[in-house]
Amino acid sequence: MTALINDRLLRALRREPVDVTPVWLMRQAGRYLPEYRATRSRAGDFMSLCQSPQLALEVTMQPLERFALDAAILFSDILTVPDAMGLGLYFEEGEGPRFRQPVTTPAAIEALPIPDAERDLGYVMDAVRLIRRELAGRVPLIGFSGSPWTLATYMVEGQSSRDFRTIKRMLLDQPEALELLLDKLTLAVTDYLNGQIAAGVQAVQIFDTWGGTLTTGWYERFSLRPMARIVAGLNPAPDGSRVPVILFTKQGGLWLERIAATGCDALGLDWTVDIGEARARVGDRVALQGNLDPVVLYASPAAIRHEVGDILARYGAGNGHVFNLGHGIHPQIEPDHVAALVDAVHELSLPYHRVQG
Ligand code: 1CP
Repeated sequence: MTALINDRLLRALRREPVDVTPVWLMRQAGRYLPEYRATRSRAGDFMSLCQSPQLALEVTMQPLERFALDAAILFSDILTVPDAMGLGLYFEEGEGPRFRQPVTTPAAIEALPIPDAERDLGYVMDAVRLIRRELAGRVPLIGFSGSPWTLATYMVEGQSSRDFRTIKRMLLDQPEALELLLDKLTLAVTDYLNGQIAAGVQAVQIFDTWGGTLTTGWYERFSLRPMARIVAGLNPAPDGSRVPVILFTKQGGLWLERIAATGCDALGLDWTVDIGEARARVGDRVALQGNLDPVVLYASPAAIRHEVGDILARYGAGNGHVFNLGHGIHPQIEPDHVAALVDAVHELSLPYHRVQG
């Protein structure tokens, strides 16, 4: 395999010295880019875009052609795994994801198959192989999955939810059924991420978008424990190196010490956390990724630059920071504002790394 030309991301995730702070953005490929909208309309619908390795490659590369990003992220969606379990994922225009067969009964959970990554999600593995070849070592490729809890919310609710009343009722009234669902998802996600690693991803992120809606006790049992089992079950890369794992629990700021104790390599932070305080709490154990409020990107380039400088200053000098947003980019953002963000991270972070040997 080709050696990496830009390995800042992997170095920062290992808390090794870098020249400038690496930056990538959640949802860096997506609807804010006109070229993404063009490819998506050629694909016809979102699932066809995900299921075509050639088109997934195309949209993965689009943000890298525009911005000096330090990583590519596989273009796909977290809900491909429940789709491969037979739930029938589809997207209603302007409404977000839906399932034709939500799983609401213990019998439906019992009947769920655990997909095999190469057999049932081969289009994702093919996309990973194509993207690695096309990148040719330019930057590392990040793979991802949803957390078992976050996937379960969509599978049980059947769609996005405001208050998660169906799955929380299951948690209270049928906890064994929910545990079985989470056990199956833990196996499915571990196999899925190991498939991506075998196909060539160089870091992985677990998106726990909805873990932060739980009480502390429920979070530990139903979201964190399954993620810890996944971290423990991940394989090394084909060359034998460790593949760093980033855990991102949105609204997980209360639980950073517990998340760091899973054995993950980095924590994703949303914008409510002071990244300097987070570093004092867990920075001797893990790298930190984040954490600009995505809404800042609506403001002027000067204001964006100011906020970037503020986060870099709060983190302070030294290793272990990967710059990112605190959640995904909104579809209405002006691409020039993303360029201002990426350039500001590289320019303004230089002084924080100079002292490094
Ligand atoms: O209309 C469109 O083109 C679809 C919009 C879209 C896009 C661009 C969806 C539907 N998914 C994606 C891509 C996607 N989703 C990526 C691509 C890689 C990247 O550039 O970052 C990733 C990592 C995801 C992950 C994802 N999907 C998450 C976790 C991260 C997060 O944002 O919290 C979640 C919750 C989903 C579900 C999903 N898929 C799509 C939408 C609109 C949603 C969110 C629905 C909701 O709010 O509940």
